[in-house]
Amino acid sequence: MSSLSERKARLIVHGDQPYNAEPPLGRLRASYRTSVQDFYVRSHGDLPALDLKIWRLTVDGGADTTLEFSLPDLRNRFPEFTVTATMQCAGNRRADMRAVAPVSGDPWEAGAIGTAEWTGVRLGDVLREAGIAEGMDLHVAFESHDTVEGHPYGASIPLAKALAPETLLAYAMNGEALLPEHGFPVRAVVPGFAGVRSPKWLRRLIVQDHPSNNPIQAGDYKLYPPHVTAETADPTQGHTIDLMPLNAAICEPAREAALKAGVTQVRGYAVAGDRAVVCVDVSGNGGRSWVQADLEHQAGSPFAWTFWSVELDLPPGEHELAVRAWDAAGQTQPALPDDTWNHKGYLCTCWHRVRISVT
Ligand SMILES: Nc1nc2c(c(=O)[nH]1)N[C@H]1C(S)=C(S)[C@@H](COP(=O)(O)O)O[C@H]1N2
Ligand SMILES: [Mo]
Repeated sequence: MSSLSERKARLIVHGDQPYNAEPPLGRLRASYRTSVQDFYVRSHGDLPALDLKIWRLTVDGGADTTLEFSLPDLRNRFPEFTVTATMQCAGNRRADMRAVAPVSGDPWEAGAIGTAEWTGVRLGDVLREAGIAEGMDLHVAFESHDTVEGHPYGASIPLAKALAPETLLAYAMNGEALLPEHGFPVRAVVPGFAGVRSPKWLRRLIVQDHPSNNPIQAGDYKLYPPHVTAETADPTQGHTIDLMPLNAAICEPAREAALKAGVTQVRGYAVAGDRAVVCVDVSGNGGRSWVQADLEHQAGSPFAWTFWSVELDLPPGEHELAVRAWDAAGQTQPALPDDTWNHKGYLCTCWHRVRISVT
């Protein structure tokens, strides 16, 4: 198997400490299931190196029992499930929002996303074994082994999503044990939700009557209107980013590509959280006219992206390609990053535009 430094060398690295990196978009489009070494890495702190022999997951269902599981315990006591799902950072495509006005955070292109076959046990099965507290508006709070500004990483999801059949405690990605940077030995996978709600390197989880108080949950990953600044932001007023919105990106050709006149293959992905992508429009002229792309729907993967492709016959000159998708509710994407700009640069879903030149 490759080493972490070999895998780093394949990616576009935004930062080393914490380690954040994304693949070039052409490579992302190469296979429906993203190879683990081309899968983006988003980390807020250190990459913990955990020893399977001593690793345990503590589970507190909130009903007075606390259970502890080793990895073999989880595998032996619960049925195994595999879910093909897309993981995406709420900051995916932040670079486009940053072009409007400054935003905080790494300037991700459209590669802070990937799709894997996640294998593990259902979080709901584990919680039921531990006994789930009775009550309304409950949340499952996770705590991890990495340290972010003096606190362990932590986040939470509503209990209803934790009990949904697609939500896993995963120990494998594309059939192999999780790599260290993707959460070895066990992470949550919460399909359709922003990546932040899928904690890696799990240590503990607890059912409680309020969202996690961890700064990652209570302070970060909130969506604000455009007039709110870093100075005026009140996290209790921000919208907690859980379910991800409709988005699409052109993976090929690359930005600034120089092409020969004639038929050009334009290819990319579209993704819609827990909805289906029903249509993808591609423009060769910045959105003045559109053609419909062919969709490569995958059966049985409602939480995974849809690959699309189209052939455009482009004359010599400078062109702006653009893509926009439509979801099962008939919604489409805003034309410009200005429309949804926010100071944290989250949920950039405007038409993805790629300038190319043709000779
Ligand atoms: N423990 C822990 N879990 C984490 C994070 C982290 O920094 N620490 N980052 C989250 C964020 S913001 C994202 S987008 C995904 C990224 O998962 P990946 O690195 O496997 O692609 O992990 C999430 N889980
Ligand atoms: Mo993220």
